[in-house]
Amino acid sequence: MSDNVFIGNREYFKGIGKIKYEGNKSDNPLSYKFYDENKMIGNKSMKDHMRVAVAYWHTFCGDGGDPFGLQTHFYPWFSDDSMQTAINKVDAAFEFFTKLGIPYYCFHDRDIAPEGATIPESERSLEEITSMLKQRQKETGVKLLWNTANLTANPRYMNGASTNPDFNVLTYAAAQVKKMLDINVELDGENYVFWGGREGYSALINTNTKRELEHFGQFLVLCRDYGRKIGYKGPFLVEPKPMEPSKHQYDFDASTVIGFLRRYGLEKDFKLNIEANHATLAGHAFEHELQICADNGMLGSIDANRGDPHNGWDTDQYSTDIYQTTLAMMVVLENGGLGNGGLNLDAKIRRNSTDLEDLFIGHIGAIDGFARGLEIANSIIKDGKISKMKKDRYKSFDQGEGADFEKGKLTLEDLHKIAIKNGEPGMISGKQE
Ligand code: XUL
Ligand code: CO
Repeated sequence: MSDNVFIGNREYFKGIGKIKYEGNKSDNPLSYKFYDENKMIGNKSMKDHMRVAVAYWHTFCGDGGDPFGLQTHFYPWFSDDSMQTAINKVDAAFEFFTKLGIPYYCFHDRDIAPEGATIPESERSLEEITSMLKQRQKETGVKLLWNTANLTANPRYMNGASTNPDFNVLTYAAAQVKKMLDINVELDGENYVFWGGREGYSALINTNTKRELEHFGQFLVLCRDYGRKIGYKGPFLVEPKPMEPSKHQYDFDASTVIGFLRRYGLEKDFKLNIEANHATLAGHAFEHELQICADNGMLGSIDANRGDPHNGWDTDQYSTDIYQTTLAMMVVLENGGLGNGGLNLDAKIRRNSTDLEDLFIGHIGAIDGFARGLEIANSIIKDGKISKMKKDRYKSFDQGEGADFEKGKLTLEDLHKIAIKNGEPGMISGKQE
């Protein structure tokens, strides 16, 4: 590819060519220092391990506004006409993807096309943009990692979507998801995501939690059945988040979601999309949430971002924390990879980062952060010391009565007898240091 590739009707990121791997001696901020897509890590290239995706919403829709201040990002693809903006965004997006050299992207329905006055009107706009996306995917080889329906922004969802006490609101949410599943199949999406933004509540005094959770389960069953009917073969993913915007979210964390999915018989079709900053909001480490999913065979995909250690909301920052990316990539490698999933950079540049190149620099930093994490994780695993230490901690279950216990051969009375026979257990260091 030439240095000045761009796809579409207009070049938006002028002066920025294809981002290249220049190695960690380079001081060019518009180059990769660690992400060398063809470098083999074990038996797979970095590109195939990481399966990086750009999040349409933050990168092309975010305008820098926050609850205290107005728009600071005035991107050249924004126009007064919302449909024209949507068309421009497709060009800007695919130029960005190809210059960044990443294989995937993700979107919500409202990121790609404006909501109309009626459902059919919204669907017509979505169809127009979908045909553009399909064409660009064909031209560039960039693929859809996942899409989803935005069931939070419109005021009709202020009391929830599928958990809304009003059936009429639930039907609107269903209509949106149905269309997004159709579009997923049209664009060959590899996953479909549900983030239950307002599937939760604020006050128990006006809420029937039992009924709302049952509606949530029933809704996911219908979505699964429709998806399978129209030929969607990939996993459905639920993205846990404990709070924000609702005070209590039904999809609090990985364990809660896994239990919920099992209760509705959805564990074969569903996996989880784990977001780093959502894990930390739930009081967990990012790698803890990934591990819980891996243990249950339900690690679907990752929203690869981070929070700010000094505050407690969803800041959606690009992850450059090598400790965090290393621990996360260790879980991914030990899981045998991400399957259909990927690293979706669900992060945004800060309000005061107002140059177009800042979008590139943010993404490059995070991609390099995960690439470096992947390399370190791989060498820790190859070295084998940590996994041996971990395995040795459980050796008392590998033979004799410990092994019998694991096989379910012992009763509580047996354990009582063994405890008396063996006496007080010796202290064994956890070797945490
Ligand atoms: C919200 C969030 C979303 C989901 C998709 O906190 O992370 O962007 O990833 O709806
Ligand atoms: Co997310």
